[in-house]
Amino acid sequence: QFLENVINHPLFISGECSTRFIDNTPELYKFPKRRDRATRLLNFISGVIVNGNPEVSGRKLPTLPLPHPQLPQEDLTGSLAVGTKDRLTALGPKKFSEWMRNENRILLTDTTMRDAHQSLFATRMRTNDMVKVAPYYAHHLPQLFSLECWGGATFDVSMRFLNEDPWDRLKKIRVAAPNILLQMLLRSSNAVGYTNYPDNVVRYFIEQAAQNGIDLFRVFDSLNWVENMRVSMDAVLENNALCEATICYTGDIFNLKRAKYNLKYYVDMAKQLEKAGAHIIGIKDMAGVCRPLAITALVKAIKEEVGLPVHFHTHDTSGASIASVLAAIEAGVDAVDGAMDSMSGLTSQPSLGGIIASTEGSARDSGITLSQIRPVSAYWEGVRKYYSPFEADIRSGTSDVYLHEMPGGQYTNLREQARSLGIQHRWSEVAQAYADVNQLFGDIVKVTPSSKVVGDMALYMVTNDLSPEQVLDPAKEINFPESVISLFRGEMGYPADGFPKELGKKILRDKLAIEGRAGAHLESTNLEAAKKEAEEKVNRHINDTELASYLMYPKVFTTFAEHYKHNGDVSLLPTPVFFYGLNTGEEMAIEIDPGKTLVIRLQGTTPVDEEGIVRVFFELNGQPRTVKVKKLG
Ligand code: 3PY
Ligand code: ZN
Repeated sequence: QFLENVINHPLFISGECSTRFIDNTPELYKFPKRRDRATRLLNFISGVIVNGNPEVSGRKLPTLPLPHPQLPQEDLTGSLAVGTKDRLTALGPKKFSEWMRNENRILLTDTTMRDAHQSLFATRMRTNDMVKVAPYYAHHLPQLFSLECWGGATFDVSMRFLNEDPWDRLKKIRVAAPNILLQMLLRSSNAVGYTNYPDNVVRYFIEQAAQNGIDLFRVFDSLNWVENMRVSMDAVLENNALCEATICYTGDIFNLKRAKYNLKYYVDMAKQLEKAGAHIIGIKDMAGVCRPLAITALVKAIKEEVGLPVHFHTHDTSGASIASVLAAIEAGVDAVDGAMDSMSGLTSQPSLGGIIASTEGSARDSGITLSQIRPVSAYWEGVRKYYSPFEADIRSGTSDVYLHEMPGGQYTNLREQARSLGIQHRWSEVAQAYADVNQLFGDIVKVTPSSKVVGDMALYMVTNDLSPEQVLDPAKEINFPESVISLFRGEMGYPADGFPKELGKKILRDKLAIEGRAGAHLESTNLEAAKKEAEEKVNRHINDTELASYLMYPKVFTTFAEHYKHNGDVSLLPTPVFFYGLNTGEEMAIEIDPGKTLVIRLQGTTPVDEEGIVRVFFELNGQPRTVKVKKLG
């Protein structure tokens, strides 16, 4: 504790301590009463046993106990085969990009650890479930192109709802899968947030992500505004990582009524991204509306006119995504995304097994066999059962997506928001309102954060029974949601043809729109000062990655730090214990440090006493422990 006090002391950190530092600093001998890690975890578990985990309260729980997901039985002792990460290290990003372009086999990304769970169960997958299976990927799926395992909504959700550090997740996956590229989704000037950050904050975030394990950054802008992508693209290049600059696909290139999203629009954007230094062009079909004929034309045109490899990402919301993926492969795309079979379909990605089977034996054979993915998919099938309370009640593909164009990653969240507003029975109205808002806003690209604004406005219209005509009517007073005002002010940038002027006037009233790129108007954040501020708030020293979390989400980070102080590292708990607690007589073992294991057994609980307290009896490594918990509600 003394040593910890020394290294955390501001004078020591700043290097301003003299040789008399220890003698002159009595607070170094002040040792706060620290509750040990086991006690903190027991507190958390007791809370869940007595009061439930608030994250699942009011949701339909699975039938307990849940069977343990079966980890693949394959051997993990041999040395690792060379994977894409090793290739990137050997070649560097530019040559790696050439290698991709020259590679015949179709390269496959597995999105299970990011987009699949973001799109199927509201981004709730925990680190523990990912890290357990990561070594199997390293040993038995080294032919995969990449693991998309970080970024997008996973960043804030991990702190906000799962009480775990997103950086810890990245670092652990990196160690467990050192030979495969790790890929993240980055929202350009919005990084992994919903707002425009100062340029130096975006740069700092990317530097930390690269240093802690990300090899490939899929960079997109929510209005396809290349100007807004340059800061993050440059930062990726400076960090010697792979820059997959991404086009967000919307509309339909063959729809003459929405001609602004025609083939030329996308090819021009790809050319701009190539000029801006991209190593790979991403086509991000976030809603799953890129039809087979469209992707064929798009891939062919981009490959002809741009000298970079192309990576296609789509969602299966309509049920037609495998057709688009196969069309993309046929047209010469270099890499495609899929999710492990048991985590695929619906609003997630198409199944990797389906893609593998459909290309097996062809000139574009992925080099991966179904028998390689089967055990991993079986593991994810077991894991998915843990999260059933978060799954949306959808059982089939829906071609409604061609009407509303909601991103797969937003679909389940918006349904969830509708549920919390008590309007889940009006879902079809929400979907129609979403499409109407898109037209009111001038037919824009809808992907985080612009999609969130469209969603906010759609919910607002349904809950207030507003028609598009009323929204446009200058005489009708409307209290527009904050996010709508912010979009029209240009805080998320601008579409190429701007926002509709009349509606803009009504929304902004006397507020001025930002000229040019919002980031150019934001003052740089003083990182030292921000760090000091964060340390004062959480009352301890914070490291570089924690600073990055604080810069993205100050309140979410400090709340998470407070939770950690009282409950410890809850990411170590098995998922059923985290969400559902333990049954009497149930035992679990968790390794809190290499070689240091806690064996926890629930012996029983007392009824609530007259003071509203429940006593929870445990055996911790054979020793009795009692925790008192106030019964809530
Ligand atoms: C995100 O930004 O989180 C997305 O998944 C966008 O599709
Ligand atoms: Zn996606």
